[in-house]
Amino acid sequence: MKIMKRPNILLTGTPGVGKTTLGKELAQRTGLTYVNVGDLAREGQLFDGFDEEYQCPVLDEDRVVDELEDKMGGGGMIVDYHGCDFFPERWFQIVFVLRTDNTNLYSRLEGRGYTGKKLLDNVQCEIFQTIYEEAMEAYDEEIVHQLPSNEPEDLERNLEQIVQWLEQWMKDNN
Ligand code: DAT
Repeated sequence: MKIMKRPNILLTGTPGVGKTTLGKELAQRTGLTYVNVGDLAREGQLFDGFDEEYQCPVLDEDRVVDELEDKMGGGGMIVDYHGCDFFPERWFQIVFVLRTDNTNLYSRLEGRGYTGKKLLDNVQCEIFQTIYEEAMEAYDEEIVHQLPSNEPEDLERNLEQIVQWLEQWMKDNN
């Protein structure tokens, strides 16, 4: 039996932009495997120290990479994380940076219980397009795409676009 080659997809962007929502639905529709790096780190305690300012554990990036390496080599993975510059560049065939308007993001993060500095810093991260710039630095600019993620119609459009890209990739690479 011939094994079909499948690409790895990175979903990144500021917390609250909708990576998890998109990633899980995309996995359902395509059969690809969704990985939430935050959850993976919590489950495996892949942390290295504690950030006093944000009152949260610090991700052990090397151990996260080690943990995922074998799976990524097999392809067909959807990786969700609010950072992207510590993954090996060769892992991903395409990178999507989700983008949300400030007011929308503010209410989503407030709804998640974020307050004060944490809330403002995350909204500012989106305003300064920090993650988009990080992605453009870390990957070939041609594989980095921004996706608007403000309303349910955006989610549907993004899903359709990614599914279409995936089908084309499968044709071109198998
Ligand atoms: P992330 O994984 O990037 O932190 P999420 O998927 O948990 O984000 O979504 C944050 C909140 O925003 C959640 O309540 C669902 C909502 N949301 C996600 N995508 C959306 C969209 N396209 N339109 C409206 N709300 C959306």
